[in-house]
Amino acid sequence: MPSYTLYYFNGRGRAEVLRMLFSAAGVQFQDKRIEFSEWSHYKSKAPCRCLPYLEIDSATKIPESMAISRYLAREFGFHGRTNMDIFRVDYICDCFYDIFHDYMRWFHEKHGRFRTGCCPSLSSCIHHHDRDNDMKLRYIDTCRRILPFLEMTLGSFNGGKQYFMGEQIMLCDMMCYCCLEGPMRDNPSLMNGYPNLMALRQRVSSHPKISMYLKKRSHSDW
Ligand SMILES: N[C@@H](CCC(=O)N[C@@H](CS)C(=O)NCC(=O)O)C(=O)O
Repeated sequence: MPSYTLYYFNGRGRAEVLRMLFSAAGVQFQDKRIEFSEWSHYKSKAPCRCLPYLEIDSATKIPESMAISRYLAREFGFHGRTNMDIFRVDYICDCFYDIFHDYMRWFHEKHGRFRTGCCPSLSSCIHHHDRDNDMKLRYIDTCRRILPFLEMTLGSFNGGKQYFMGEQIMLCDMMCYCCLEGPMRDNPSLMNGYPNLMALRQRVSSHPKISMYLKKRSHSDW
């Protein structure tokens, strides 16, 4: 088994599904968490100059959370066997990622992170206020576009009573849990009207290895 080091900020964010994959597979990894104050030091070492990235055997660095998640899912058996199964897992993951990506961009914008060339007084800056609002509207629109589709997709397979792909948990089920955590904290009624997806999140959190992970993971606000 190779050695893995996962680099991300000290939050769940885009790395949480990767941590969950390791835990569901029972594979050890080093969870390297970088504070925002340290970011300028690490930035030049990160491929694509952003996080997360995964280092394998202290030699290979791979960027992009979704590419990493697919790589790990294939290594650990959470990506399906046939081309069609893999395709289904991928498009469901991409749907959750669309929501999460828009959410994260809005979230970081709202908290003033990673801005370049920003003005001294953020609160009075109309430009940032407009950007924040545009990003929020885009995120809300993405939720409205995608959540009904995912609810229907899950319901059309065994009446939504299992995981997306049947009896075995897959990457897309873990995405359903992780990508909706932040959005649901921000808006507890977000998932009203999506009973299949809510029941799936419950199923994921009750998975023996994942429930152990959720109990022992360190708390973070985002
Ligand atoms: N598509 C990339 C996006 C990565 C990304 O935007 N990461 C943010 C943190 S959530 C980041 O590293 N920002 C640092 C910066 O922009 O300087 C992925 O999914 O990995």
